[in-house]
Amino acid sequence: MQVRFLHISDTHLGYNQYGLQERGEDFLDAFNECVDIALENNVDFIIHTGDFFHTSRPSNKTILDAINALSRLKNTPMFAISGNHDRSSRVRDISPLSILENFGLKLVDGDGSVEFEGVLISGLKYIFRSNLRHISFKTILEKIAGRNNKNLPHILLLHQEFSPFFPNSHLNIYSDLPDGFDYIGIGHYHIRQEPFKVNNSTVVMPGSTEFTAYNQNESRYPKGVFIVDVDPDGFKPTFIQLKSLRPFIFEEIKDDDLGLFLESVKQRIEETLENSLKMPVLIVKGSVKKLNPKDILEALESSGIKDKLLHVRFNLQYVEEFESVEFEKLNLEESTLGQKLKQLIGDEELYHEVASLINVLKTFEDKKQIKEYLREQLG
Ligand SMILES: [Mn+2]
Repeated sequence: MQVRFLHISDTHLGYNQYGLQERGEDFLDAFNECVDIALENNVDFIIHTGDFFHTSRPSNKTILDAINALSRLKNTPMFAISGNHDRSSRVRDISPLSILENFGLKLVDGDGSVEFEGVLISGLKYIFRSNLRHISFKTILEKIAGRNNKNLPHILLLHQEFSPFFPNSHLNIYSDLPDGFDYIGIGHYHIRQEPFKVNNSTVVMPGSTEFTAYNQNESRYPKGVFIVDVDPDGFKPTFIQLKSLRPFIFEEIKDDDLGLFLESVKQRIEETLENSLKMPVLIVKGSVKKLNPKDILEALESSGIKDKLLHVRFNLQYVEEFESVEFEKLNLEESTLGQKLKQLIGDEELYHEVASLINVLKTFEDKKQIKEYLREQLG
């Protein structure tokens, strides 16, 4: 037996990051590059571990873009599960991924598993913590493992928070995955990991295909996908880096070195031109007293640099004015804010639900997306 497949995750199609259409196109370009890689490597099928779309209400254009990209795959099916971003809101509607089932995508997060090319493919859609109150996650997975009555190589698709990747999660990557699977693909965590073993399964976390919350930590890990070869010896994943991504430039600024800052940005833009045709996004960070975004933008404009950038994003901390908290790093459960919230809510269980909701909300970048998400979850 000799099977080859492509594993991708968290493509977030339709995410116009920073409110920019161009960023939406970037996410589509990354997805199309994944399709190219699938075709070039002659894979038998593709697996997608969740957050195919950025929301459960993708625009008509986004749906059409997805159909056009999938149609390039011809007879290569894509097996997918719904993530926290694109799962159905049970009562109100079905998952947007169901629309794509006539175009080569197969949802495998329901009650059945699919046998294809001699392997068994199973999946589970994203489950909110509150829905795991009366049943253990491991028990659910053990039931799925039991579907394998022909003893085929078994692939499981998941989209879930696991510690240590999400430190506050109650699920642990080592103790909450049961025996009985050969390959476990996991989405949701956007930073790619080296494949590792849990029990006898090869665990692969490809991360997202584009930068959703761009920070310096995430920038150290190139975005990409895994080509996986399956033979009698097991599953062998190989990482392939994506090339179509828009460059991001991080530049630190201090109150008295605006000139130096401009010079350095200019040079960094030159460097990106060697590898990419896309105009970079500039992220300006630093602790300042006087400088404000308006002054910096004006300086970038008058030196002709701004025209060479798609977007400028500020991540400035104003020293002395007020003490600023970096929200990304805030560990709610251990902070005084978390303690206050716990007192206020009174009920431990409900507090954990609110805390995990806040953790999900941290992954969004603008108020509109948060509102949309809340309306769907609570409405
Ligand atoms: Mn995601």
